Amino acid sequence: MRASVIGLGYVGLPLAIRLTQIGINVTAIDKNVSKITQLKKGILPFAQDEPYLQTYLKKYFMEIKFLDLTENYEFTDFVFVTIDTPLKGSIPDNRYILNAIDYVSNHQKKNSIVIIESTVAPKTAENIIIPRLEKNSGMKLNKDFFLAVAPERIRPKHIFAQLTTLPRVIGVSSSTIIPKLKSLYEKITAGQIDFTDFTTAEVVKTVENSFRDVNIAFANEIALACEELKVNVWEVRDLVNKIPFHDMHKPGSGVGGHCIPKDPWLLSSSVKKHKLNLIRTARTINDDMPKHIFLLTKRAFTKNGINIKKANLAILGYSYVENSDDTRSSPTNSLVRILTNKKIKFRIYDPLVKKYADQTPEEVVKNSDAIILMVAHNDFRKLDLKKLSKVVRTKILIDGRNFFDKKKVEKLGFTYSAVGNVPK
Ligand code: SAJ
Repeated sequence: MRASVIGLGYVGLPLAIRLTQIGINVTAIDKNVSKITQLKKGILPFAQDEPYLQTYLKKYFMEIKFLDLTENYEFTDFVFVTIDTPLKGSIPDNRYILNAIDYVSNHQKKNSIVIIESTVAPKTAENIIIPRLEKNSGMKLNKDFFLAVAPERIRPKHIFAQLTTLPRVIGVSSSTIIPKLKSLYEKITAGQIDFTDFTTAEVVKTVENSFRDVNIAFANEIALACEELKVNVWEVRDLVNKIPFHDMHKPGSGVGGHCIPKDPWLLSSSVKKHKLNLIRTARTINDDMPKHIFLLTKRAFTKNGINIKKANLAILGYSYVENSDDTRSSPTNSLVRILTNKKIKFRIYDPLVKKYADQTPEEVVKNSDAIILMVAHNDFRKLDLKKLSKVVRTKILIDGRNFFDKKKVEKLGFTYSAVGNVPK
């Protein structure tokens, strides 16, 4: 069996490797010529810290035909589209996926199955992808070619673990392709394979991430309530979650990443009549958390008589999630924008993000008036707070991820303030 994979990012490259692993003959395509040049030599152009990715690339790159868009080839039985689907504001920016679809339709082979693994807004397949494929190729859906929507389910730092175990939902244009897709995906993942129509598959993917975003927003809203009521949201959360089937998520300094901040907007952009108020409000609540971190910092400065205009801030963590170097839509970036607009001085330390790993924690916090923890990297467990307390100018610690032990921090003389757990 032969497969093409178009778009070699966090989803496409691991998929090309996985397909090769299960014995499929793979042509892997990307528009970025330098990326293709590196891949042809077995060099990993991104996500060097992704478990297994470098090892597997080294093992399989010779078996994969890496091509850039200028190189010609015949399309194959399966054509996977794994192209990034960003937003323009809060609406889908389909430019990239449409370029890929135009590309597919110019090389389409009879009876091929085009599989959209990119996360797209509901109705994209029906209203945009299929008409475009039919018009450009002159082929007819379910006569000359077939379509499936199988949204990827991967998380950076767990890509191969999830790719080979998570259940998959596959929307199909015709039930005639179910046996072929079932036998293929059963080799890709040990997880359950469920078949449905392609719009349902688009809805499932955007709903699963909207579900997570709304749950995180709920936790963040309760944290703000707990600050006003002067109780510790983490104690509240622990006690609430003791009730069976209760899973209050973790409040924090914001919601970043490649999918959670985006997918609710993809869903809401497709629902015109009924405004998805809860989902849209949840996005605003989560996007406002970096602003809340700034508010907690300002309050601590007022309490300690510090003029924020003259203050130095030390920020711990720049990636969007703990123990990762991935900085896409990082909440720290939103905080940095606020500080920059207000001309407030700050330094960042993140041992996992090259750009912010060259100074030591002591150098970054020296003479600072507040340490702000934005990301709960395990590496921060090694910080010697006692030593840091000796080099700061003002002992203020703002904890965005309930990372530090309040009592221990206060014993070192810090004013401690956390999301959902502020001084009485
Ligand atoms: N976050 C919170 N509170 C929480 C959970 C997360 O503030 O309780 C924040 C994180 O700090 C991060 C953002 O939300 O900034 C996203 O975190 P995440 O754990 O959801 O990580 P992602 O973005 O890698 O989410 C992916 C998603 N998987 C796919 O899209 C296939 C998500 O649906 C999964 O639930 C998540 O991985 C996972 O845990 O596997």
